[in-house]
Amino acid sequence: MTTEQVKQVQQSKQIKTQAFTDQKPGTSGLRKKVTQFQQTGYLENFVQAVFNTIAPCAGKKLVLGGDGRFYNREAIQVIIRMAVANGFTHILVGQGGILSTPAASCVIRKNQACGGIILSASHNPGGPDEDFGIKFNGENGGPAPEKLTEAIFQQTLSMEQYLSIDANDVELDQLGTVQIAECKIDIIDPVNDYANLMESMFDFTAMKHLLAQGDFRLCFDAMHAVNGPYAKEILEKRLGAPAGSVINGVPLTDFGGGHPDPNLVHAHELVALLYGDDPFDFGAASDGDGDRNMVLGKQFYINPCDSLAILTANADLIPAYAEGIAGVARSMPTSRAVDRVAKAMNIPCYETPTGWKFFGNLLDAGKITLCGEESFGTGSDHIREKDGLWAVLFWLNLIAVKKQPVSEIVKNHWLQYGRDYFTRHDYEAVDSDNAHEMISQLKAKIADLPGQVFAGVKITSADDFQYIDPVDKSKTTEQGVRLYLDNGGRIVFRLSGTGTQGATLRVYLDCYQQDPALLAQETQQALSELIQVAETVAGIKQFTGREKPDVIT
Ligand code: VG1
Ligand code: CO
Repeated sequence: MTTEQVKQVQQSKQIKTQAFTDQKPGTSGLRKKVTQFQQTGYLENFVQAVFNTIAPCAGKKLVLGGDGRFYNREAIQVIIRMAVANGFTHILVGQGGILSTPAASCVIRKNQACGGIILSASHNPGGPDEDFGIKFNGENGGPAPEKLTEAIFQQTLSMEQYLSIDANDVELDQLGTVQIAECKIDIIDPVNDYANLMESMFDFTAMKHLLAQGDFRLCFDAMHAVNGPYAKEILEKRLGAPAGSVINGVPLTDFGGGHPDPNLVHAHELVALLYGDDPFDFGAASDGDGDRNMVLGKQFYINPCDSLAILTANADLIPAYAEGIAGVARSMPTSRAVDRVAKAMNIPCYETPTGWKFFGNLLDAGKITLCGEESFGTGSDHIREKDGLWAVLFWLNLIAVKKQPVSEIVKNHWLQYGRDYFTRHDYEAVDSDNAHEMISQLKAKIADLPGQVFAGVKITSADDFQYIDPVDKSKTTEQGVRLYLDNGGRIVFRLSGTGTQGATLRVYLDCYQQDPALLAQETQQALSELIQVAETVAGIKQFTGREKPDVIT
């Protein structure tokens, strides 16, 4: 490490600013178009609101990094100067301004920082005309809970000034330490701590053996997002997968023009390798900030809801969980596949609102060990964020130990527990007023829906999901309209809290099937009745003006 001392003696400056009214964090931080973030004071106001909320900052340690998207580097420099001016005395910055979301969570915990700022709009596209985002994670390494994000929002509404300091840009690409005024800034290796944590949890020897045999071919699509360097270090370097196993491994500010969203639509390059003429045995992808995962077997797709259930059922095969797991949790729209496993294992299963922040208290209190969301998010108590590569390693470890292909593991699981067919239909960037009107009309109908029959299926109950946190008793309301059906099905309607344009309507459909003869249906086919019910009850086409969903996962 080179150590460079740059003494800046200037005092903090108070800079006048005008409050913005649209800085309310959504499901995962504040996400807006880059052009909005580039407005004078926009980024600064939000950062100052964070610092005011967690004040006093004097003498504290902060972690800082992002997914490398357009505007990441500029924002890092602004935040460093503001953090120094606000009194932080130690800042850990990922080299090049890079830290994946799970790595940031890992670094916050390992270094006992008071929290971290992560710059990312996750799976949203990047580039000058695309999206940027910022979120604050607390000392447990997890996303700020609702109480904190609400306090931050309140701060933004009355923001009149922020603190900064005159200082040169920090050299982000060189590992080492820089001093600005009273603050020590460490440029750290963004990969190392995280890779070590993974190595401590999984059976790397068994996985190395699996990969060394030569008849198991693997491909990881980093989608030109943050996980490229992490995947290369772990899969290629430490586990010995052949060079080139990681594709699109160089992080680019615009993710190569694609959507860094690991699903069958956006990860098409990977899908071609797994479904092509000479298919690979294992494929995986992660998103912009590295916290999501998609796992594929040879010509086989694993639904994230099933993935959570299968990881839970097999957790004892993984060194980190060999002693057993305390409990599990899933976001409400996630299918109930994991509930069945938890019941069989006699461990608690919690149902939380959408967004990782709702798992934090359960993890901190030791009530759960594993948790997940249908949106390609899976994780555990090793950090406080969902973790894309962790999920991939969990699967690889299972395959190495069970010595079965992915498809067999999943099919055996269905035979044992039954199958929860699941799909999500997204209607993106639709007219916001219409989308809200659709949801409010649905809410108005809730009381009358039970007992009514649509497309031959009867609605048995309906509600607007609300959650009372079992640990701090905080209440969160209006988290999605749910319909339960007498054929074992369920439909959920909610509006996205991560979009940056108009509204995005998400319709989640799932249905349980136990008949061994009916476990291999095509998902949309298996859920066709429910799809019809959803349309009839909600009038999706009329409100969105769309004939079909934009994305089906
Ligand atoms: C979406 C997903 C949600 C996830 C969130 C953040 O939120 O549905 O499950 O936690 O994205 O993930 P929404 O409000 O748009 O449905 V990430 O990887 O974008 O930070
Ligand atoms: Co993400």
